[in-house]
Order: sequence, then C-alpha cells, then structure tokens
Amino acid sequence: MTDSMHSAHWGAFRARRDGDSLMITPFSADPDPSPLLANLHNALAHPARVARPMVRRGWLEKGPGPDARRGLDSYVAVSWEEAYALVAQELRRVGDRYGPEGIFGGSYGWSSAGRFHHAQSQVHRFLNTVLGGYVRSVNSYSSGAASVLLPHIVGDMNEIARRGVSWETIAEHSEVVLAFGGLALKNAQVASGGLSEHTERGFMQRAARRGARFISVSPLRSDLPAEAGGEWLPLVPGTDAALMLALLHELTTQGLTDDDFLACYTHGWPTLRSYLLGEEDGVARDADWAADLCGLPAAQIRTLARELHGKRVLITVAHALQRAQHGEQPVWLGLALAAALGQPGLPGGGFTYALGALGHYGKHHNLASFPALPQGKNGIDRFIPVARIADMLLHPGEKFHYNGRHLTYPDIRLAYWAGGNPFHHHQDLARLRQAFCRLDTLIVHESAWTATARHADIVLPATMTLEREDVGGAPTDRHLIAMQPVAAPYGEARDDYQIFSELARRLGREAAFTEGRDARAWLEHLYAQLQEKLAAHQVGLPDFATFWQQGVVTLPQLQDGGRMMNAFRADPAAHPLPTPTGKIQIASDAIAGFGYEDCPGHPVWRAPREQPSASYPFWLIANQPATRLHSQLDFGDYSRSGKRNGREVCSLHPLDAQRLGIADNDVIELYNARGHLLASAALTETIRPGVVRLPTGAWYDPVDPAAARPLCRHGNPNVLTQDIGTSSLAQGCTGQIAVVNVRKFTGDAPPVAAFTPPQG
Ligand code: PGD
Repeated sequence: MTDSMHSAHWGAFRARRDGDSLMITPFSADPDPSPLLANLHNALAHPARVARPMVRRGWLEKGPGPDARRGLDSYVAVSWEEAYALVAQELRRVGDRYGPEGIFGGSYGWSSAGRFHHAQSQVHRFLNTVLGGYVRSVNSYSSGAASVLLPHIVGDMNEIARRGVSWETIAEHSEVVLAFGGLALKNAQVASGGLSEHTERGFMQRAARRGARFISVSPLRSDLPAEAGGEWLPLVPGTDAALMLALLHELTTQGLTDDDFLACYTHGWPTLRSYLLGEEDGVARDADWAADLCGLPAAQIRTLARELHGKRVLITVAHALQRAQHGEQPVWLGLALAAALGQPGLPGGGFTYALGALGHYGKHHNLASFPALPQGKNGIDRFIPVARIADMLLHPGEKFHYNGRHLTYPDIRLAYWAGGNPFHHHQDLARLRQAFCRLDTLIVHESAWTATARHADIVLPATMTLEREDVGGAPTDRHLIAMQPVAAPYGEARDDYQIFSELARRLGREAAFTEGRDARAWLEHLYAQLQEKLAAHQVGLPDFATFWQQGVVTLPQLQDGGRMMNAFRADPAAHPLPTPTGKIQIASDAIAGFGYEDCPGHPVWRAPREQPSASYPFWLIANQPATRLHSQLDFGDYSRSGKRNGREVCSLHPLDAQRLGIADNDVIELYNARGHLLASAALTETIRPGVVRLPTGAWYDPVDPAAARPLCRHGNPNVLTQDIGTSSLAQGCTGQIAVVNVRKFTGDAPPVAAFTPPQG
C-alpha cells in the first residue's frame, strides 16, 4: 500500500494509517521538518473528536434565546436529518426576522491547510450565497495593529512582511539584525496553507557564520535560536517603544542619523525629532529616561545606538509587540529607526515586519497562486475589527472608533463558526462567555470538543483534512500538494462543504452555493484556473490526474523579496510608496487628523493601562506555543509531551521561584482580577526576573465556567489577559501580555478534563 501525500500548516508529509495511529514521513524536500507533525499520530480516532451532531439540551428544550447555561449544559445526540432541519429552520428564522445584520459570520480562525475546504471560505460563501450576507470581521489576531498602521506609514503589510527583506539577502548582506521580539523558530515552522520547506534555521546559520550580529530584544532568551549565535537584551515586556525612542535620541544627539536619507525618503522627521528631544513637553526621551522603563542600563542603550551607525542594519519587529495596548507604536518606531539609520531599500538592511513570525515571511512569491474558493457577494457592509467580538455582543448599538471611522456595533442574534476557536484566541474568557450567552444561537462545525464547541448550541462534526481530498498551497510555497485522504471520516463526521451544500438545498439555494460541483469537481475547477494563470506566462502544469497521482507539483517563483522598498530607494519619484506623501511617514497627517489621544500623528511612548502592582507584581507573556499550532491538536502526542502531569508549563526565573517557595514541577496558580489558572512550574534563567511565560493553546478547562473569576485547571492564559483594543486606530488584540500574581498551589489540584467530551 502506498503512502498518501498530505499537508498541514506546519509541513508536507506522506502518511499511512496503521490501526489507530498514523505513520508519517516528512516531505523529502524539507530540510528541517517540524516536530509538530507528531501531533497527527493519534489524532484520527482520539476520544476528543466529535462523533455525531449534538444539540445543547437547554437550546433543544427551550429554543433559541440568550442563555446563561452555555458552557455548563449537557448535549443531546441527534441524527444528521434532525440537525439539518434545526439549523435550516433557525437560519430561516433569524434571516427573515433580522436579515444578514443579525448574523455574525466572522468565524475567525486558522482552520486547516487545504484551500478548497478552508472552513472560513466555506462559511462566508454559504452565508453570502444562501442568506444574502453577514456581519464580518476584519484584520487578524496576529497583526491587528500593524495591518492597519502600515498602510498609513509605508504600504500594505504583505509588502513589508511577506515580501519584506528576503532571507537570502539577510544571509548574504546583513551586518546587524536587531530583532525586537526575536526570531523564534517555533513561529516560523508554520504558514497558513502549508509550508513544504523550513529554511529559516539554515539562513540564520549562514548569516551567523559570515559574521552577522543577531541581537534579540525580548524578555525571553528562547526567542532567538542558538543557530543565530546572538545576543540577548532582556527588557521589561511592552517597553520596546521606549527603547527605540532612546536609540533614536542617541543617534540624533550624536549626529549619527542619515539626514540625507531622512530628507529625501521620509516625511515628518522634524516632528519626531522634536518629540525625542522633549521640545513639546520638556521630557527628553534619552537613554536615562528609557533605562527606568525598559530595565536596561542607560550605557548599554547608548552603546547599542552608536554601534548601529555605519552598519548594514536590519530592524525587525515581531507580531507579539503589537499584540499589546499601544501596539502600533513599536511598529512605527521600528520603521523610523531603520529610516534614521538610512537603511531601507539596501540589501539585507532596513525594516521588515514580523520576520520569522510565520514561514511566509522573508520569502518570495509564486508566479501565480492557487485560486481561493470564490466567496460570493456580501449584501451588507457591516464589520467589526476581529478582536472586538465580545464588545459587539455585549454592547449592541454602541459606537466605537476604528481607523478614522465612528462605527456602531450591530445587534447579533446568531453566530456561525467553523475553523476557529474563540475560547482559544480571544482574551478575558469569562467576559467572552458572557458575550456568547447573549446570542440566540451559536452554531459550530468542529472536528473536536474544543471549549468553543462546548459553548455552542448546535455542534456539527467536521472531518479533519486527513479524511478528505484537498489541495494544499501557500502563495510563498513553491510546492503545491495533493492532499490525498488517509482515512475514512471519524464517526458521522462530514466535510464542511457537504454540510453547507445540504443546508443550501434545504434553504432553496443549492445551485447558488455548489454551482453544480461536488468537492472533486471544485478541485479540478480551481486547478484549471491555476493552469490558465500560468499558461499566460507560458508555464505548463501537468493535468489534474497527473498532479493527483504524483502528489506534488513545483511552481515557478518570482524573486520579489523587498521589491517595493528597493524600487523606492532606487528612484523615489518613479516608484513612490503608496502613502499620502509617497514617502515613509515618520509622522502622519491622516492619523493626526483622527484626533486619537491613544495614537497621535507621530510615534510616541504611552504607558499601558495595566502595570505591575503590589497585588499583581508579575508580567505574564502569553505567547505562541512551541508544541502545537495555536490550540490545534492540543491532545496530540507532541503537544502533550510538552505538558507536565497534563498541565501546561509556566516558566519563571529561579530568583522569583525561590522567593515564592516554588520548586521545579510544582503546581502553581497564576491569578488576577479576571481569573486564575493552574500550571506546572519550570524554573529557567532564560527569562527576565519578574516575568513569567505561559504559552497559549491549552484547551480552556474551567472548573466552573459560570464563575465570575473562573479557574482553568489546564493553563489557558487567556483567562487572565485583558480584552481591550490596541488603540482607537486599529482596535487590535492585546493578548500578548498581562499582569498577574503567582503562588504555589496547595491542596488537591483538580485533574484536567479538557479532552473528555461533555456530558451527553
Ligand atoms: P486554532 O487553534 O488554530 O486557533 O486562533 P485560532 O482560532 O485560529 O483554531 C482552529 C480551529 O479550527 C481548531 O479548533 C480546529 O480543530 C478547527 N479546524 C481545523 N480544520 C477545520 C476544518 O476543516 N473544519 C472545521 N469546521 N474546523 C476545523 C489563533 C489566534 O490566537 C491567532 S492567529 C493569534 S496570532 C493569537 N495569538 C495569541 C497570543 O499570542 N496570545 C494570546 N493571549 N492570545 C492569542 N490569540 C490568538
């Protein structure tokens, strides 16, 4: 029996089912396969899978309506026939009574690598073609602040991140890589749509061997891999903007700024310069000022600034920094710092956003991408910035600011979710639960009993990619993968497409949704469109049957890394940036015109609302996990191997641990005003004292979901994070850091129940 070719967001592979487990061989062309592949071994038949359509008892008995029992209730198994009838009836009711304005279809989430069965595309197409539209969400939890800010100040985020300074030019030309937030390989091992070749480790090694100096600015040493052979500046979380201002101040006062570059290629430098020097308010943002905030010696800040001068310097700012209150500022200042050094547009120099945060970034693009499933037309134009979901549900009709607009939250009655896990990705989970309790109905398609499924009224069991045909591919991955099924669907699970097709039929809109195609016909149709796109460039592709049988085709790529900035530097008049002045906007009249105190017209330091205090003296960093993608397959072998006694591991410095009487492996409690959680303590000197680190993705497992301050016994940090926007400009997610207290847990720690399906 031959192995099937397949793909996940974290790598391509060949697979064969062997009893209940899966034998996996990484794709032969991958130089550095991800250990995350091991999470698939036991996934197919894990007891946490959803086997049958299930309806929450309270909803079934009382019908749709706000209900405080969400998250507490038991479930009743129903047949597919009954499930379809209930969903169709409820969609008809809400559609007739409230129209698309009553339906939230944002359905944020990473879902799976296959491009046709991409769950969000399926939900959106269904809601558009069958119900006339839905209230959508814009931007992402990854880059909520940066994706709104960057177009104002330099250009589209994709040009700065995906097509930013390429890894090849870094390996060849960079002398200093100053990485705010580091360049952790755990993040670069994933890319939405798939990542067949993991090349970041090799590029860093090449650069380091050539003598490039990597400097990681982060409270965590692990944010820079050993391969980079770099230095570590362990600053206080959330203070990068202050450090950047001090570096700029030093460059300015020492006459080390590239004034020709600033004059020719930027707009607004005098405004920032005046702020740095304290001409507006008498506060000089110098090294002494920043040292107190950042917890770094002033002399070290001054030396660093001077050492940057005259070198080929690349500044990169990680997603993490902008996932915090005022997260716009470090992104803006990173760009300003690169400009003050005169680096943008030089090979291996300048500013790049989020390098290493995803396997897409610093890469080149394919000549043509695999087409997305068409979404149809949304009949309404109502949206929220994605991380404002709880605000929207709790405050219908209220006004909010966003990117120069004053918008109103709609009154949502029904939310439809497929391919995401808000009880993983959102902040302040007790508040999120209250928000979901306001709905009439929450419908979720899931392959497993995540906390989101456990709060839903109707749960429809979805297949995993391993159980269906699809095509895996990302715009920056030169391999297109035929995702050949490895196993039959678990229990009664069905593909999202099959579920929506049947619902569309019952609602009288089947033809509009399916266009007469089954899943295989759609794959062939989309593949034919790719063939056409490439034929226009005189590039041939094998026919679909050959592609399917081979399992993979290689696509031609552009050499487009850094193209926008390189062209701008070469000839700014002929290739202006897509900003109001055509230049790098060190100050922005447009943003100034919005009048936001929390995001004025030039970059600034603003202290976060929550600061460590006597009650909550520690900074918590809730960053991306190393052993899984977000919360996906948290029950997988590799993810569980990273836990201790089933609980997520929280890192803290031995000095802090000693003071608190905590030993390695102890069960500890992290808490603040929003909630508390249990985790296993890991002592490490690779973290700044006063900071603790707990990665995201442990499935939320509250002892009492309805408690005002719930206790998560598994270690999900979003029970502690705060649910506020980055600023009035972008309203991005602020889940990266929070203030907490830590103590040793005494007594009997309740066992983790996250992977046991709910009652019923
Ligand atoms: P995933 O765990 O990937 O998290 O949030 P996101 O919601 O994307 O959830 C995807 C879900 O889709 C899984 O439950 C999976 O089972 C399901 N799924 C997969 N394939 C399919 C399918 O084909 N059909 C259906 N129906 N379901 C499917 C991620 C988000 O979290 C992101 S992107 C970021 S960057 C944020 N990071 C942080 C952070 O750093 N710190 C905090 N505190 N919080 C964060 N939240 C954000």
